[in-house]
Amino acid sequence: TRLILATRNHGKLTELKAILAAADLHHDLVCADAYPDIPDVKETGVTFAENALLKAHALAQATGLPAVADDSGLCVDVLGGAPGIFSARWSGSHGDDRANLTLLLDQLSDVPDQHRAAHFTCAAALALPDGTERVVEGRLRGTLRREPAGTHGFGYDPILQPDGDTRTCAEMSPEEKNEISHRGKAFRGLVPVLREMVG
Ligand code: ITT
Repeated sequence: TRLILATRNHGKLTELKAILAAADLHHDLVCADAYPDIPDVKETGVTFAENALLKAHALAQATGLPAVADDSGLCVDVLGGAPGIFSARWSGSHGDDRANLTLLLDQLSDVPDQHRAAHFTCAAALALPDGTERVVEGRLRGTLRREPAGTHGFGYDPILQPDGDTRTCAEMSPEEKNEISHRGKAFRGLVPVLREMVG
């Protein structure tokens, strides 16, 4: 069965393909990049779940195929949950991971180690062309480093050190990150739904 992955973020895409394959889900995965003429939907929701559903519905409607979407971000306790749904454009330029991370570290420069708790959230949404929808969320809690470390992953991975580990997400192998990550949890939660509703 064909399934659209409604994302143009290649960091996410790589992880999604690995997570779904490891869960023994073998759909014919087609990326949003295969449909350059379909415009990106405006992410007008105020939660990760709302935005994930907006993206999934847009692609399912436009293609007539089942679509899954990922809306995710980093929520910092001392910032009241920011950047949150604005994580991809925190510095003003959408998708500039380096600028976003640098700005966030600057904003947190006076925050002591014991107050640097944060978590990644991922909302995994499935939408069918008939309008049926499901959404599952996953989280990864940790603390924020003062300096980036590691070269794997994407986004804020070099500054988030998951609880119970001494490395940042960017210092883990892709398999290790997927095992514990917000995205791994959310999409493994969606797998039974995919089996039931998509086949
Ligand atoms: P699509 O909407 O096309 O999927 P996007 O990058 O615009 O791509 P989001 O609005 O969901 O997607 O923003 C997600 C941002 O949150 C992403 O750009 C990263 O900065 C951050 N993020 C999400 N998951 C992450 C992870 O696993 N590791 C590090 N940063 C992550």
